[in-house]
Amino acid sequence: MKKFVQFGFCVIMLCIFLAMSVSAVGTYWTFDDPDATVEWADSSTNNVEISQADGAMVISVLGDDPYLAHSLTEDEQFDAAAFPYVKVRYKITNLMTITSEFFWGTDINPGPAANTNKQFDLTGDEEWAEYVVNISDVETWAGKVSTFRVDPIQGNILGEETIYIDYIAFFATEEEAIAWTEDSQDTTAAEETVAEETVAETEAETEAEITAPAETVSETMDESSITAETAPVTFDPIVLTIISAVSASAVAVVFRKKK
Ligand SMILES: [Ca+2]
Repeated sequence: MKKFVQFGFCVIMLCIFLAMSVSAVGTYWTFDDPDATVEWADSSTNNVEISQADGAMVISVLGDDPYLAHSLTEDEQFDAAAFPYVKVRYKITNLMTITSEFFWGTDINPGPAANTNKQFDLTGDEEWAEYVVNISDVETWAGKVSTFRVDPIQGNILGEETIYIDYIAFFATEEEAIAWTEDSQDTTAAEETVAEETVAETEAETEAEITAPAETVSETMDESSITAETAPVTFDPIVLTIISAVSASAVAVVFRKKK
């Protein structure tokens, strides 16, 4: 009997280990729902007008220092240290290359503030491009994230500008961020009704991504990544632990009866 208990324990530990290693996307916003997209900037805005089109947030920049900030719901809040990478898919009109910024606030680093800030360059060539940014090199990316602010253009602007954001998503590793696309996250009924058109557009966009200048461009149709991203990281360990415990108990009972 002792051996079977040990066997069951090993199965449980193995399953927990596997579940923990199948880490996937954390909090993410795909801006596919028009109402949710317009309401995303529920914390604060400056010099922007927000709308939604073709599965993306459309930000019309109206003046200097444009920004939009979101207060994360309790379900959306996450541990910054566990998700150091943010992936965002942008399309910028008019300008060539601009500096963009993220700001944030956490329970231990209130913000948005001057020290809760990460800058990175965007290429304004009117093509969709994916960017993976490591925020964790800023030491204030720590604690539970409760506010996230996007400053699509840092500081002053040259004129009116339109910026599109297809999604914002957080990841544990750079590899997961690169592999992820929002394709398998699309579950809204509205999108199902235009499925064929979406597929055609996605294929066209994928070609654009591959030729885009971003170093982190990924291939959209990677099946392994699609499988991984559908599993929420916080859910797997619990379910697998329960399944493992039941399985191990069943195995132990069967072997005990045989004995
Ligand atoms: Ca989208």
